[in-house]
Amino acid sequence: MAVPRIGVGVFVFRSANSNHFLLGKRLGSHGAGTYALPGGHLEFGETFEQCAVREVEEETGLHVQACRFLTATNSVFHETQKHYVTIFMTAVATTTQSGSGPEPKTMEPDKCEGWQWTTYADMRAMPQTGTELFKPLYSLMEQRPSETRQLESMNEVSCPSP
Ligand code: 8DG
Ligand code: MG
Repeated sequence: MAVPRIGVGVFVFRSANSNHFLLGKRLGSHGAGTYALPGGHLEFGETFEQCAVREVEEETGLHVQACRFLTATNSVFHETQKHYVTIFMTAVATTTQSGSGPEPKTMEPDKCEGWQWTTYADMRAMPQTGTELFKPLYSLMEQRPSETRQLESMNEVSCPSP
């Protein structure tokens, strides 16, 4: 019988005072064609923070710091008979030694078309132009209004303080 699984999604901010985070188009697995945060399954024995750091590095090549719990959501994918509890984390990309800003790499081109920096306001507007988001992001908007407002109200000089 199918059981709920635990997914971790990470808002990877470009710097400690940036409101831009990474979003990428999913390929090949469930939710293909929708835009999602870097993330993946929580592995046995991992902390949320360890999972977030590992998934972000595996998928984008970026190192992150200041990794924090934001909130959790519940998403049932009736079409595919999947059920996920998503742990949403925030983290800040580490800048390179050269001083240039962090640039994500498409480390798993079979799973993600590529990464782009976006703001919460831009992401929320995407469905209005026919660009769908991965279901856990809709769950976040519907189930967690206070964290949603926190992300929405960010500007270039504030980062969420969970
Ligand atoms: P893994 O099996 O290597 O751990 O995962 P993956 O290859 O990175 O697969 P994934 O589909 O990116 O992530 C695994 C599941 O995690 C995904 O099918 C559903 C769940 N998940 C959430 N929320 C999020 C999210 O915001 N982003 C991502 N990428 N996955 C999420 O529940
Ligand atoms: Mg993934």
